[in-house]
Amino acid sequence: MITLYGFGAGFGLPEISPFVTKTEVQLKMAGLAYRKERAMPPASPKGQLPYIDDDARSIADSTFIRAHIESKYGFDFDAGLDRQQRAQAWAFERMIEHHVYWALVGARWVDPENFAKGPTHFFDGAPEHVRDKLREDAQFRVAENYLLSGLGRHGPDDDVDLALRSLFALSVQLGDKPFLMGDRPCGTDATAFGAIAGILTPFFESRLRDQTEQFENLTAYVGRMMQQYYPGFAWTSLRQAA
Ligand SMILES: N[C@@H](CCC(=O)N[C@@H](CS)C(=O)NCC(=O)O)C(=O)O
Repeated sequence: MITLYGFGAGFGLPEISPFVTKTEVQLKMAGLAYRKERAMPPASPKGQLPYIDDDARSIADSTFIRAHIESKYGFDFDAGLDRQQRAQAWAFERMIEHHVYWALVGARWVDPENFAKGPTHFFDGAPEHVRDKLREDAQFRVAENYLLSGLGRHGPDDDVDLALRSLFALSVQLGDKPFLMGDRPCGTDATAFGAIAGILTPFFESRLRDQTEQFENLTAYVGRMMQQYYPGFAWTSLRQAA
């Protein structure tokens, strides 16, 4: 059986990481049995989560895991899409992973209040004499990556404004369809769901979240995906629930 390594539930989400969520939803889409274990990024062959073990083979990175599922199990996540639609779905995925995702990182890790509420607790189990240093180092590393992503070079409002352009594009693409590319979910829906749910979780306060809540079709979409793939999970993205 496949083992999926992720962070686990937290921050008001069934899985803390958008990338692990993507892979978990894709495993569910493919109807593959898996068990899930908690891990931290250094345990992964590529230093990031998710990774999976499948028949004694480790595969890291959500996109390579998807490729592995497609080739080993013959499941086509984009069945029903023509070549042009597949290309569009790929382009939207890149936009989410390389642009929208970083705005989420900024809101979660760089904003001091959200950091203190969330990511700081990753280190609660560390020995007391190194705990604060580990927290500081991790936040510094993530802030540096945020800068290198390009988005983090802009002011605290400009970065969000740029990300909102991408979220607007997703909202327009979704329109009044149930899923991004039509009536059935495709591989990129797993990616979009992971990132947008991560922004909308009521656990963190941010302007990014406030503004994303204005895209009503995206909030309804996340609710729909949550219901379909995590039916037992008590989700509401509404502010009143915070
Ligand atoms: N390209 C990777 C990105 C995965 C990723 O960024 N994972 C984050 C958690 S959301 C991580 O493990 N970060 C730790 C680090 O970069 O040190 C994928 O698609 O799996």
